[in-house]
Order: sequence, then C-alpha cells, then structure tokens
Amino acid sequence: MGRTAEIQRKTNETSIVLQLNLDGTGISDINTGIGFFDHMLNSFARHGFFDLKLNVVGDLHVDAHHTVEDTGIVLGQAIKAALGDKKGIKRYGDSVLPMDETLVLCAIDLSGRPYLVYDVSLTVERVGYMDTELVKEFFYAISYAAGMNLHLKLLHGSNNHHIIEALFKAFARALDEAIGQDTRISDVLSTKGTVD
Ligand SMILES: [Mn+2]
Repeated sequence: MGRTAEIQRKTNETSIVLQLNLDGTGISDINTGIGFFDHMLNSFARHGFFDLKLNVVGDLHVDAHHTVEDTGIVLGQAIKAALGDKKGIKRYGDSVLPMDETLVLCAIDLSGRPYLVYDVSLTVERVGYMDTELVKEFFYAISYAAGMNLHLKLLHGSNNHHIIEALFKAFARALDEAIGQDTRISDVLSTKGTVD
C-alpha cells in the first residue's frame, strides 16, 4: 500500500485537484496553466519517484501568484496527509544537486514545525510565464502546509532556469530521503516522542 493523499481545494482565486503517491515511480500528469511551473513539478515528481496528478485552474488573468502559492499549499497538505503518523521514517533528508554551472543545496527536517530558509538570488524577473519571486512563495507554502523545516541555498550558478530546476530536483531528492523507511526506527525518530 502506497502512502497517498487526494486533496481538492477551491477558492475565488484557484481551483485545485491533486493526487499524490509518495511511494510511486515518478509518473506525473500536471497542468497548472504555467508551462515552466509544469516543467518544474514534473521534475519534482520524476526525481523524487512520486506519482503526482495535478490540475489547477487559477486566475492567471491577474498573474501567476495565486496559482503557484495555492499549489504549494495543496502539495504541502498532501505530503502531510500521505505521511500520516510518520512512524519509521528517516525524518531528515538532504541533497546537493548540480546542473551544469549551477549547484544548490536542500535540507529537510519533517519536524512538524514549519520554517523556510531561502538563500537564493535570481537575476531575471521571469522564466517563461513564471515570475521568479514565486519560487520562494511556493516553497514557503509547502513548508508551512506540510509542517516542514526546509532550507534551500544556492551555492553557485548563473542561469535562472538551471537554478530553479535544480532547486525542485534537490527538494525532490531530499524529500525522498526524509520520507524513506528505516527498519531500525520502530516509532517516530524523536527523543520527544512526536514530530507533529
Ligand atoms: Mn529545464
């Protein structure tokens, strides 16, 4: 049995349907209306071996903000719901990921406590039809909705497409590690006894 979640969320700004299987193989079917964002979410699914089905109808006539932010909220909620009681998982995960001239770091603690540290400078306003400032909004929304301590740091790089794509791939790989089962962990990995 895979760890799965299905979430539907509808507001005046976005209408989202998302299905996630954390124990998938990386199959995705994603349509947010923003081509570059779809490309990033496909990379996330593929490199984390998550199955992700996602349809977003957002108010793109305003701008991409609500669509990207609300997708982060729903994906974070789905990660939290699919993980359930977090028994037997490694809890921590990290990745240092290269992409040509770019090198990024991602570290995760599924502590139950939301916190984002985002140390990434982007030098262009937009990649495709996605504003680069929304990358931070997306990861902030995930970290708060999932209850996740998330660090993202740009170590080196210049091409904004590469930097953003490397962030999504590093996040996927770090999350895949953090949700991984370790047979030595019989309960939750915390001296406190809980990671809620
Ligand atoms: Mn690319």
